[in-house]
Amino acid sequence: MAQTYKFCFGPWNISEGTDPYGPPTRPPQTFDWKIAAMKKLGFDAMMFHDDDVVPDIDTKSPAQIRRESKEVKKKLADAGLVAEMVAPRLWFSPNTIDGAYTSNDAAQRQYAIDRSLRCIDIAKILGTDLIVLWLAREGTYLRESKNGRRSIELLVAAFDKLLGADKKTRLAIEPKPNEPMDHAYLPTIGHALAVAQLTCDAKRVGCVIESAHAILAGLDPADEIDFATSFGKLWSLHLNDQNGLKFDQDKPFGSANLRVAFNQVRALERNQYGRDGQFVCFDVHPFRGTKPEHWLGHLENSRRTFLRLVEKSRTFNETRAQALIADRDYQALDQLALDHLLGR
Ligand code: GLO
Ligand code: MG
Repeated sequence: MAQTYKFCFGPWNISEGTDPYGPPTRPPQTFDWKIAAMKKLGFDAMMFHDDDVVPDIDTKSPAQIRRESKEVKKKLADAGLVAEMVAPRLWFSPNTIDGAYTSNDAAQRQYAIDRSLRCIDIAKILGTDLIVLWLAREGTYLRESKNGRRSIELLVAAFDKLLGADKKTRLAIEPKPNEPMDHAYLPTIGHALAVAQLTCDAKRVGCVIESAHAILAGLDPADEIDFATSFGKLWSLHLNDQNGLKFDQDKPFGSANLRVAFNQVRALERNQYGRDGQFVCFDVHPFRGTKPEHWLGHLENSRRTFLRLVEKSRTFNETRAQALIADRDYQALDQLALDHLLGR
């Protein structure tokens, strides 16, 4: 039976165009507007930061956090949507300027753990066991500022606290090699899965692959997909695109390199990604110049490109490809792939 896919994005993917050099280019939209947009586009699930669910979370009591989470859960249910995951936004607070779990200040490390525990509470109310950890500030700008060995121990200790807090919670690490930091402690899927082995319950620590992050690490996202799925640890996926070693671009899927996108889809197909309920999420942003009336194009187009590449993957001439591989005729194999993508 051919695999079918379920699609997902986050409220931040309907972004307003702010960049480090300029203000928003589109007006902000409400959460309700975003839910309506998701329904209109026919997506299946929404991913969340903790403070997408409970704005100004640090100022709110546990009872308030529970109440607001239940309201969001109801809005999702009314729209026929589910929550894919919740991620603690550990990079915005004044408490995490020097890192979150790996801050040099013990009080700030505790803040990061407490906030992550609240994130687990929110996820439980929203009905998902998946906590995504993009470890934005766990790294350094200068090598002398932190002890790398100690930082790994602190990460493991923090993960153990979260795993101990709820027996069903699964942690999915989203590696990224740089930005905002110069060097991140967990830059690749290999690092994420190796660290999982040091935790108290390795089987509940897996990963999320983001195409752009793999490219920024100089890796092919398709190889990262094959690697993670070999361990049964690919629990979510942020598909997008990236034009070389620049700032994190979060372009529409396939926009910069269609062949790299094709090979990611081939990897997902051969590994039957989604078989255990995982979603295909598009962590994409509109180009800054996008007008409000064209605002959802990047999401719609990413899914369209994805589905067309699924078709391309299923109609690729595997028999011919195998014959060329057996003959070591890689020139012809290269052209077979190109001609297939070009449409003949
Ligand atoms: C940034 C990340 C970010 C995360 C999101 C979920 O580079 O890709 O968008 O995926 O915050 O934690
Ligand atoms: Mg991402």
